[in-house]
Amino acid sequence: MDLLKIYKKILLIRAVENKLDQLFKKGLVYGTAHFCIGQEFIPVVVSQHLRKEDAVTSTHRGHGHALSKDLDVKKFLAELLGDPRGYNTGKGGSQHVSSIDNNFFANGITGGMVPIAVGIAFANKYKQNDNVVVAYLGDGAMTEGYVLESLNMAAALKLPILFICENNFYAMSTHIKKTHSSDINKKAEAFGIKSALVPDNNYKLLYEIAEEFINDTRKGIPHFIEVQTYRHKGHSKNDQNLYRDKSEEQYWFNKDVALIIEDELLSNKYTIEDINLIKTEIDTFVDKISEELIQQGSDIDIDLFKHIYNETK
Ligand SMILES: Cc1ncc(C[n+]2csc(CCOP(=O)(O)OP(=O)(O)O)c2C)c(N)n1
Ligand SMILES: [Mg+2]
Repeated sequence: MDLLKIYKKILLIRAVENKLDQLFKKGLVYGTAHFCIGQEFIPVVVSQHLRKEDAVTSTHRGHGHALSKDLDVKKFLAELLGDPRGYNTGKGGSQHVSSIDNNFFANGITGGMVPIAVGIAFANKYKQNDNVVVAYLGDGAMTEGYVLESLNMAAALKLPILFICENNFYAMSTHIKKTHSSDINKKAEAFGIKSALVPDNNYKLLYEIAEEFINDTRKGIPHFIEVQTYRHKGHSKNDQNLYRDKSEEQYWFNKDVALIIEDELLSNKYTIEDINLIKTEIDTFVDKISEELIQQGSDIDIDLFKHIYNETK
């Protein structure tokens, strides 16, 4: 496992999200966004085992999924800013970034990409290639009827798809205790899908299981991984997390994968100066990109988006 590569990608995703947050605060971007800080290691680790031809379907919390699928950072940030130079001419925004070239697709409907992912997996099987589809979904999405139908269909048709449920314990402000009657990974097993649980942000276990499951998924056997994780920020931009217990938050902040990998690097051959240099380089890169986008401007009529802003703030 290339720890440094994983660490840098996590920092890049954080830097992009933090930049987006700053731009919201400056009033330079409208609408909303769902930050993945804290759980971004999941796609970063999983993508170590993926090829360009493999498809990834994402969610409303998809910045980490997209950048892990190697979307161009500037074109991606442009899309988040509603800029026509973005991946989807700025009309998709944070929740609807898709790139056919990268085999990356997203929408903001809870679990809404999962049936589409099953369709892509069916197409791959029909074309007799060995591409896999990774379909990300949240714990809340696992209660949606069309997600459960998708699991059934993937199992019945033996499709090359790996479902990854990012269980961050909350769907908006609702805890899973109120919405799930049984363990999430056990639900997948009920459909005959081999599944695994990765508790406590255990990125090393995720790396190993993802490698094994992706290899087997390529042979046309669907798989499912539940990763228990946590989002550091609120559900969406303006959520203050008032429904979360502070000791619970602290428990998970201590398990932050970026910090854990940083410690590992420091106890290996890297110095604090090396780490600080990496951080500065990534932050400077993202600063430069956003300044270029803002200075160059665009022909977007920002007033067109004001109603969305007012509806979602
Ligand atoms: C079909 C549908 N219902 C409701 C919503 C509003 N909504 C947006 S995100 C969200 C919660 C999703 O929770 P989860 O699947 O656990 O993902 P997380 O936000 O925790 O990453 C809801 C209910 C939606 N976008 N689509
Ligand atoms: Mg959730």
